[in-house]
Amino acid sequence: MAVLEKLTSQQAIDLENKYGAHNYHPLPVVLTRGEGVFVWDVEGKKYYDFLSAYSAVNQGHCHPKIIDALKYQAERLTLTSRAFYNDQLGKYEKYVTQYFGFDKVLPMNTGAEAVETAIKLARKWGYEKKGIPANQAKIVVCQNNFHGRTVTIISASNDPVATENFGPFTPGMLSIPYNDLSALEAALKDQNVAAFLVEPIQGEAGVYVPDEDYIKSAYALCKQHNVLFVADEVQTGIARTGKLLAVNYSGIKPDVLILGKAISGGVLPVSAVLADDEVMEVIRPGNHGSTFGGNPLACAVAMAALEVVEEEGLAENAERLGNMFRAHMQKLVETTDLVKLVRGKGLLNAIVINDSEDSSTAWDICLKLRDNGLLAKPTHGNIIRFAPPLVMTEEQLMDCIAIISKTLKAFEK
Ligand code: IF1
Repeated sequence: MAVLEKLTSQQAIDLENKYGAHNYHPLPVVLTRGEGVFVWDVEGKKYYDFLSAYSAVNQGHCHPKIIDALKYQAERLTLTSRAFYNDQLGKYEKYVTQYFGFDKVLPMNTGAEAVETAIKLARKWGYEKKGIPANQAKIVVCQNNFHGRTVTIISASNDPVATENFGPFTPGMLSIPYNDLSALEAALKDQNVAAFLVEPIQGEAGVYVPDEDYIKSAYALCKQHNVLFVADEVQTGIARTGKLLAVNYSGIKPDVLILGKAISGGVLPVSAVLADDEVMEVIRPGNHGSTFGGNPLACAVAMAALEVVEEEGLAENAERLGNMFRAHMQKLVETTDLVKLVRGKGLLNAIVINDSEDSSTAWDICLKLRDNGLLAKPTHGNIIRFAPPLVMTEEQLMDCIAIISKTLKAFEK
């Protein structure tokens, strides 16, 4: 079996370089195994994973309960398409809707697909329920958002790297500054706005946490103007920020909830769009779908992954460890010149390095962290995101804080 052929790190990197499109610039480390909060490279070196595949592996790598569900279902039935019923989808739909408190779910695979689905759903609701004239629907989005990579989604992006030379773009996106309620209020005055699409914390922007009342007030404004509040919790959802959903901090229930990543514990691409009947009923047979969306393997895995979140109290753990983590990072902010600030919620955090965005300092720090046994990735040049699996123990976290402190202090000189 080709999968059994052993490679050195350099061989693996060379293969990707030669045969793969160059759409990434990975940190040079080649991983072959993961368990809980740890990953191992092909030479056998062990690391703390402080990225969790961008918050997909919240339940830890290869969680035994999730892998058992995967194995069990993989040997019975993996895919039927939606041309036929299968015996896992309905069970999963009941489970996931009750779990998050919605009437209905539309299952997809990747986060981007779920965002696309939410945009289609919001537009159709806009025409059929709100009475927006044909082809005039608008979606309000925020500057510096990240919602995925499809053409429609990047039409809502203002990141030149993500958009340049990929036009023409999908019309109907109205971009306003994030964390700006008056800009939102002004935008919502347009009767053709169907939805406000927002991340409760902006991930790619560098774990940018809005003001305390932003989400709650934004929701209230949407209600006033008969606009759907659509929360993209692909990255912030599933206990990552210390609550099951980041919107739980604001005590609101979005009209449309978008989930991905950790809904499968990072085992398979599983995403979901949740909404109540009044919204979801505009979708009828043939309007939307996917060969793999709602496949029995994904359903079995997702049910197990969501059970783990509850059984192991991952939201509570993320909240507790997150507070400890930021308190320790705050000490570094106060005692070194290198770290400008720390921000985040739960175990979704970032530090901002006191250097320009085009400097290589954050990248160099991540290389040193790697050498010291901890994997993290810089974003926007001078920001380092810290997002370990939520199954981390306090003892492990203290170990990681020691590695990070030691590494940063060595950089000062
Ligand atoms: C990559 C960032 C994280 C997301 C939100 C939808 C999606 C994502 C809020 C799409 C995906 C990813 C994709 C990943 C990098 C990553 C990311 F740095 F770009 F912002 F997580 F921090 N909504 N986020 O964050 O989900 O289609 O990828 O399943 O390599 O592009 P997807």
